[in-house]
This record gives sequence, structure tokens and C-alpha cells, in this order.
Amino acid sequence: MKELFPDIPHITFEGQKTDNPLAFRYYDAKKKIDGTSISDIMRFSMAYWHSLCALGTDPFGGPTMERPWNTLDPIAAAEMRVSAIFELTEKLGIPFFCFHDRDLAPEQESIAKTNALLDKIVARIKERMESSPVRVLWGTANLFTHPRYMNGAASSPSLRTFAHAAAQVKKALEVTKELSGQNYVFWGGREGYETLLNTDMKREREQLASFFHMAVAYAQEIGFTGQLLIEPKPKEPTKHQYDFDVASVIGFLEQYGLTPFFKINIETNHATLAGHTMHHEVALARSNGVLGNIDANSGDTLLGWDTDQFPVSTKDCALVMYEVLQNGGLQKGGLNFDAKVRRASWRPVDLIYAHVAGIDTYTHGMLIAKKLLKEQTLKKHITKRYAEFDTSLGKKVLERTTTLKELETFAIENPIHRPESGAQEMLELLLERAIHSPV
Ligand code: XLS
Ligand code: NI
Ligand code: NI
Repeated sequence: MKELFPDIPHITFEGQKTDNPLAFRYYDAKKKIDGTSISDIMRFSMAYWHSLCALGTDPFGGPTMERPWNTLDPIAAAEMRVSAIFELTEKLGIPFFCFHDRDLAPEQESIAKTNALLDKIVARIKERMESSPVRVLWGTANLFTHPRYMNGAASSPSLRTFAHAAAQVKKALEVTKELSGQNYVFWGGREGYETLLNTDMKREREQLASFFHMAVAYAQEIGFTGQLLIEPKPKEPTKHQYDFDVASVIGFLEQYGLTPFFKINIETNHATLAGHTMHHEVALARSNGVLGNIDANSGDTLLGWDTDQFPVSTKDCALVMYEVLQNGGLQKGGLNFDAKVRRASWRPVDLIYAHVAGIDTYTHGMLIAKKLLKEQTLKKHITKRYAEFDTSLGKKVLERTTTLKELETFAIENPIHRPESGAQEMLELLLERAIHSPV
């Protein structure tokens, strides 16, 4: 097979001393840690849309990216991108990619023609998978780009739009199943509102719930065994999105009887847009049993939008992996680089530098997290901090078997004392030292 990127080599592990930016210091894919290979722990994925489809446009400027399919017609370009996703993921040594239906093949003038073209590309991907270890982490439907979705998809006031979205999700579920995708994601691109002056919020949330119930039913009907995931984002493109953050998704799933069917796909830049740390979002999902997938990226603290940059903070990645490891991994989920290179980084090799940075930083973070857990660096202090609740009365509080009266008696017998120091600065010091210690 002719290479599309002959100048891009296979990226290999060269160890912690290497200065080669086209090599890994930490990602030794086959190396086993406690019996599991690093590539199985991390389950890295490339995002089709950012890496292959995005051309570097922004509201002020046109395309900048140099890609081998730039001069081809849209269908030939779609075919070439299939070769590209396999070549790039194989060269990076990562096991997965993720896609939207419209990333694979452009929309045509009717649903029938659109689906037929999609099937053609899907057949090509299936064929390619026969000789490649690369698989689909998740599929999704793009329910936000086409003008019909200007008022939302499932939350649109137009039944015709709602039905079109339903048809699209039906097909995207079929395609994801056909490609043995391990998850299916719902990101509510425009499921929200701009102004309450024209919006019936209660009705829109109910429409959304009905849509999810139909998707669950169809996934079951066709025997799709992948994990369904909802990806929260507080704003952008709409001003106020319904799946605001992990807490609101948990509440929504509970309210509408959807909890058993969904987990959550958490994206770093969406967490920070919601005013949370990523650590908070991942910890909240984990503690509620709904941690499904990580859309691994990072934002810019000075910008108020989703810049989708590659993750390069060791500390942030270590804290995410600290939760992931305590979750026993991500099961069917993985770490999807929902990240794009800056528009001035127009060379194909810039995509590779970006992924090497993300892969290595996250793998380093995992090794640090492993050590923190093994040495109980933070755990010891947390256990001590809550020790009073490990007494019999403390346990009764959590079991809801005590009363205000019983606690009053306890309070009278146990005059107030000075609680444990929070020791935040000491813990920050220990974390910082762990980050800079050998792994
Ligand atoms: C956009 C979202 C999107 C989803 C998939 O902000 O992150 O890329 O992951 O539709
Ligand atoms: Ni995402
Ligand atoms: Ni994003």
C-alpha cells in the first residue's frame, strides 16, 4: 500500500532520556504493568474530525492545513481519509479512532443517497480493519453542522428536524455496530437555547429524554452491545446547553429513567468551560459509577471557548488517571484525543508531534498516578481526615439510622474541638514531588 505520509516514521519508544520529538519517552505500548499492557490501560484514540477533517478555518480566516486530499473531490477525499486514519494511528501505535457519521462521508441530497455513500466508506473501513489492529472506540452523529439543526436536533421546535435527527442516529448506531464500535456518543451540539423568550425549556428537555429512550430501544433492537455515552458541555455553540456538566447529566438521567443505559464521556475543555476542574468532573462520575470515556484535550485559561488543545500538563493528566485507575480503568471507554493542532501548525507532521505530546503526557500521568495510589500518598491523609465517621455513630449517619436527638446528646458529651488541619499545602507539595520523581 502506498503511504500517504512517507515522511512520517513509525513512532517508537526510546525511553526517558530521548530527545527525539518523534519518539516516546513513556508510551511503551506493549510493556505490561500489573499484567496489562500500557496500550490496553490507556486505550488511546484519534479523533477523525479534528485530525483529518478540520482544515484550520476560524471565523477570521480560511483553510491552512496541507493534506494529501485537499485537491480531490469530496468523495475521493473521503476515501483517502480512510487510508489516512489507519496510517496515522498505526504509525503512532494507538489502537482506536472515533468518528461522526459526516466525518466519514459528506451528506448527499437525500437520506437514501447519504446512507449509501456512508455504507461505501464503512465497507472500506471494514476491509482495512482486516489487515490492521486499529479499531473503532466510538461513533456518533453530527447533529449540529447542517442548517436544519440551527435550533437544535432532538430539542428542536421542528418535528421535521427531530425526525431527521432520529433517522441520522438510527443509521449512525447501525454503522457503529457494523464497525464493532465499542461505544456510541451523544454530544448535544445544539441541544440548548439562546433565549428563553422563544424557548419552552420543559418541553425541550422532555423531547431530549424521549429521543434518548428511542435510541436505547433501537440499540437494543439491533443488538448493539457498546456502551452509550452522553458528553456534557455547558455552552458553545448554544449559550446554555442542557447537558451542562456531569452533575446535570446525572440528574437528567435519573429524572427520565435513563440511568441504567448511559455512562458519561468527559472532555477536559468542557469541564473547565463549566467552571470545574477536570479532576472534579472525573471524580464525580467515578463516584457515581458513570465514568465512561475521556475526551482528552485541554483548554486555554485565558480564553472562554473550547480551544480543544492537546493535553500537555503532566499534573492534570496524572489527576485524571488517578481517578481512572481507581475506577478499574475505563472498561469499554478510552482516551480520545478530541484535540486539534493550531491553525498555523499546518504540516501533517504537526499532527504527530501533537499526538506524541498527548500520548506521552497521559502515559507519564498514569505512571505517576499508579505510584500515588501504591504509596497511598494522598489516601492516608483522606482516611485520617474522615476517621470520626468511621466510629459507630459516624456510620449511623451514613446509614441514616441516627437522629438529631441522638446527635445532640453526642454533641453535649463531646465539646467542640479543633478539627484536623486540611494540610492542603503539604499535599500539594507531595503531589508536586511525585510528579517530578522517577517513575
Ligand atoms: C465538541 C465535542 C465533540 C464531541 C463529538 O465540542 O467535543 O467533538 O466529542 O461530537
Ligand atoms: Ni468531545
Ligand atoms: Ni470540545
